[in-house]
Amino acid sequence: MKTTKSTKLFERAKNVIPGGVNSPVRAFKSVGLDPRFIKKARGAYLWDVDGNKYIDYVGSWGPMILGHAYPRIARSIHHATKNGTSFGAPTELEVKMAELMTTMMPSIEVVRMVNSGTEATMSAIRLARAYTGRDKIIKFEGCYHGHGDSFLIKAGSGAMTLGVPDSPGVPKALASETLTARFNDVNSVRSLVSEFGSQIAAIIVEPVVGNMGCIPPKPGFLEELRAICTREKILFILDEVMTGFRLSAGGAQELFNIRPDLTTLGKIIGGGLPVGAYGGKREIMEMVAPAGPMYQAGTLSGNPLAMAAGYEMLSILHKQPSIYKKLERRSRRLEEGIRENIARLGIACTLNRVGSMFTLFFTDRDVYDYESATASDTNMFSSYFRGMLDRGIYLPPSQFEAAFVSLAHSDADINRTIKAQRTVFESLLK
Ligand code: HOZ
Repeated sequence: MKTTKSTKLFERAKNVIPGGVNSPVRAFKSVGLDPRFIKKARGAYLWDVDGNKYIDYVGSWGPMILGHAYPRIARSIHHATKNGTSFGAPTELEVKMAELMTTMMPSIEVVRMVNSGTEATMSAIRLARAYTGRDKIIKFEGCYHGHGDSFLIKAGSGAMTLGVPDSPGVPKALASETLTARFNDVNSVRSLVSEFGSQIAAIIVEPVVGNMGCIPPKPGFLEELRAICTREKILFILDEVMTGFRLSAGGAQELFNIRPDLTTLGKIIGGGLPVGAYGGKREIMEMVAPAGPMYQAGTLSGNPLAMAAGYEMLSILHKQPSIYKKLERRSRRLEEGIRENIARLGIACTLNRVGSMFTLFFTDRDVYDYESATASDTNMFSSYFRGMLDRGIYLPPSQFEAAFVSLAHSDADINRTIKAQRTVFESLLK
């Protein structure tokens, strides 16, 4: 596969952009390659600047549920640009978007739009602190809630991939307000609550973790967290940046029948444009300025292009629930094929899948938390990743990221992926 143009662009980029990229995980560092610079995307495919075509399982890290450049979404963005791109003033579309979101995710009674998942989680934590008058939060090892100071403690995603789960630059005083528990281990939460209960403002969790690879919650885990929060007057925050409107029209909270106090959302609700949101119970959200005293603002929040794209995508998902059945069917077919390959070739792997999110971990142990995820053989993953990329299959370039299936992946794409995987597995065994 020729990659000369990507390599040249990366050289230029490294001179003027930190590490040559604008978000660390896309640098391909942990898989020992230079990144492919992407020229265009359509449906399930990406094309790089050298003209190589890939079946894409990154999907811009989640939002491409319908596939890239989905015509109705592209048209709505195009149409919106004709009327101006930003006003710094309210629009009808923001109201329609908020109404649709509150309909689809009923735990959200009131919602504030922001520009990214990071902004959403930072704001939600400030709100939880303002509402409860407490300072500490509990997060889970390996969960990632964006790059806000309070969250870069045992963080997943790019931080975990690069081996810097605790970033320098986070003030010690602030870091000490973040307590970390083990995902899927309710006792680790109970012991923090028994020690710090009355100081804890919020428990924040990815209901299905995407940021240390895909890890589902064990039965009862989310319910237990909900019960602890209710009992201790701690706010329960579900970070649905990856799962919201992907795992079902009402997100993971609908799938697992959990009602959080606050929900954070990100890229998905912008249909690929930069958007985030936090929302929840009216009584809590009324603390947010200008309704209440907790300050949070943004000139581009709710901007017309992002709202046009997001509203179009959510409307499609809302009106066509069969989309989730189709996504499940395709994802299940992929899972079956991968399992056949694992069984046939005896590779030590564990596949986790929830709906259209999945990760193949290179370990034969169950993967249910940070420790079991980090038991994976990352060298093996790197070889696997490189083999798949060579065969035109674009996976997340990290063992600790979830892959995504979209509606645009055809049966032929899935079959090609399974076949490519078989040959890569065979080469790994040599
Ligand atoms: N897991 C990250 C998003 N939740 C990957 C994207 C990035 O950091 O660039």
